[in-house]
Amino acid sequence: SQLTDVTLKSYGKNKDELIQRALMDNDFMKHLEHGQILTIMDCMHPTSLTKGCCVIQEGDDGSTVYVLEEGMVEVTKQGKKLCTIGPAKVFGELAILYNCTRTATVTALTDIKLWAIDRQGFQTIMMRTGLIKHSQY
Ligand code: PCG
Repeated sequence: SQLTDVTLKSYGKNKDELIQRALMDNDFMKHLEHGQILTIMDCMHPTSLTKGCCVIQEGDDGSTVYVLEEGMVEVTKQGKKLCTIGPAKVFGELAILYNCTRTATVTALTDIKLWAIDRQGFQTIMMRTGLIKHSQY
């Protein structure tokens, strides 16, 4: 349909710029090498959720890192609001980077569009960073 075409086109056009902006804004990922950023972009796939959906549940095992493309999400911990996140931001990286359970709940405040990368792809790329290599010594 026409709507699908428009959606796909907008993903394709904005994808690289949006994901790059989100990674550069994240304390853990802003030091990635250009090649790693390109690999993450390549591995990310689009997904969407409707308003009110739980994207991440505190305490769950985490397996996905997200970049928000469109809409707003709310971050809560033990029922207390921590913050809201808007487009071009990374979230869901902590459980994967620290190999722990999800540290907070993330809920869609609006319909949202996301880019997602799974744990295995993400860890493979991050393992090549000096950040993680150094922390192992
Ligand atoms: P993760 O994997 O623990 O899942 C919940 C995510 O919420 C977390 O990663 C962060 O990416 C994101 N987040 C955004 N703001 C905060 C915050 O203030 N505290 C915590 N714990 N997580 C936050």
